[in-house]
Order: sequence, then C-alpha cells, then structure tokens
Amino acid sequence: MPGYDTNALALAGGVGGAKLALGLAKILDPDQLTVVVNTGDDEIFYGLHVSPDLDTVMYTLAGIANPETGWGITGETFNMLERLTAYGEDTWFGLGDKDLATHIRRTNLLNNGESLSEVTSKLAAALGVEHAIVPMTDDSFRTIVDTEIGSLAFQDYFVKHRSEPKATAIRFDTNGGARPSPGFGRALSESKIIVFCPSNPYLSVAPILEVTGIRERIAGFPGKRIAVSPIIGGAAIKGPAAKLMAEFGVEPSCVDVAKQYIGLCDAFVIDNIDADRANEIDSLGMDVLVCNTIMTSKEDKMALARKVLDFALR
Ligand code: FO1
Repeated sequence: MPGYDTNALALAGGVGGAKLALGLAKILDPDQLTVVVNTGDDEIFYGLHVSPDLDTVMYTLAGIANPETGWGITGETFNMLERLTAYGEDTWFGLGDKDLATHIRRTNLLNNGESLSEVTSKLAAALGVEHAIVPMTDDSFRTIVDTEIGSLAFQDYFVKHRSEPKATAIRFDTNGGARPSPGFGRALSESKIIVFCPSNPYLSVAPILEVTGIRERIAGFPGKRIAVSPIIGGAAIKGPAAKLMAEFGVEPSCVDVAKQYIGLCDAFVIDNIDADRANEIDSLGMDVLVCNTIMTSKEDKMALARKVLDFALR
C-alpha cells in the first residue's frame, strides 16, 4: 500500500469502469473509496431484479468476474437457461447458474422491503468485497434508447439487438426524479477526488449525472475531478460508445468525450495513442494526462489508478 491520504469517489458503469475501480481498490483502503455505479441498465428478467453494472463491479472487486466477457462469473454454467429455453421461454438475456443466485437473493431482499443500497452491501460483503459499492440511486431509473426501430429499454437495445439499430436519442425514465442513494450523497460530501472511470459517457455516466442534484453537486465539488477517456484512437475498447457518438453527429474521439465533461472535470486522461489531441483538451480548460489507459492485467489497472490519483493530487 502506498498510503494515499485521500478519499475517492469513483463513478462507474460496467466492464471498463470496473477495471479502474479494481485498480483503485487495490491501492486505497476500504474506507478511502466509494464506487458509485449506474443502475439505468437494471432490468427484470425471468421475474428477477438484475443489476448488471453493480454486479460487474462487485464480481470484479471480488475477483470472480468472467475474464473473457468482463461481466458474469468465471467458470459459469447455463443449465437453468437451457432448461428455460426448452420450456419455450425467450432467453436472449444470458443468466448463468451461479449469477442466478445473486439475482434471487437481491429480489428476495428487495421484496422484503430493503433498499438496493442495503441489498448491494449485503451481497458485496458475502463475496468478501470490503470497498463500498453503491447504486447511484435506490429509486426506479431506466435508460431508454430511441432508435430507428422504436424505443428500446437498455438491455433490449444492448443485448437483444446487439446495439445495432441506429440510435436517435437516449432518455431516462425516472418516474419524476431519482434521488441519490445515501452512500452517493455521503461520498460526495466526504471525498476529496471524483474519478470518472472510462465508462460510456451516454449510457453509463449520463445516467449518474441525471440523478437529482448530482450534476450541480459535481459542478460545485470543492475537490479534484478527473475523467479517463473510454475512447482510444477513435474507438471504444468495448461497447457502443463510438458508434453512438457517430450517430449523434459527434466525432468519436477523446476530445468530444472531454467536451461533455466541461464544467464537471478539472483533468482528463487520454491514451498515448491520442497524444496529438492533448492541446485540444487543454484548450477546453482541463489539465491533460497522457499515459497508457488500456487495462489488460491487474498491474495495468493499478498503474492507471496510481497515475490518476497522483495527477489529481499533484
Ligand atoms: N451482455 C451480453 O452481451 N449478453 C448477455 O446475455 C448478458 C447477460 C448478462 C447477465 C448478467 C449481467 O450482470 C450482465 C450481462 N450482460 C450481458 C452484460 C450487460 O448487458 C452489460 O454489460 C451492461 O449492462 C452494460 O454495461
């Protein structure tokens, strides 16, 4: 442990966010890090409440994430899904047998009246995760993608339609406004640094900013705010971020991600490949760190986490 004397709040979506969250968790003590996670992707499947991004972060920090997909549990089997398919159920969303236990437990606890924050903390503790993983909100929040084939709930767009339909807009159905979870509010008050993990700006970070009062609190945050670009050399490591940018008439580049965080970030981290774009980000009023942002190994994740914290604290 290098002994950072700080408290960090990491904002994360799924796979990309979870990688940096793991790097941060490896170099910060449990009481120094809160990972706030997007819940706009949550969906009911087969009668169960599934929180894909919370689970991706939780499984990654627990060391049990499937290394090939980034989501789900390593060594997974799909016996239940095969049986369900044989019964004639539409099974386009792949829930593995081990993963299923998470959703059964979550659904039971939610049905008993516990909040998503309480349930997540119980699940994470049972998996041996010591750092705080909190949902952005305990209220209902659904990301909807308007596309050329109609409006699709996020998982319909992302998994069933493999992000193929051309998107025209992204909307958030919050039933009149979603309040920040207690852990999110607390972390905003107590943290010295906010780290925007390299997550999709439209589908993962925008929902977090849409939670009531959050954009304003981050805009007025007294500490350091630093974002890592999920776009490297004009492409996303994973997912439809670059495709969506092109469909929205925005250049798929780290510069255009940075533009979305004007007023919300003091510093922006781009990959070595994009070094020639540093001046453009600098002219947006952000300090720029150029380094390797591709996180393949645990060492890569820890190295990037260190660079992000050192740059924010310098
Ligand atoms: N992604 C897929 O592409 N196909 C799946 O069948 C699938 C199942 C799934 C089950 C549990 C879970 O936690 C995540 C799952 N994901 C699947 C990933 C998920 O759709 C996305 O990673 C996130 O929602 C986007 O961050």
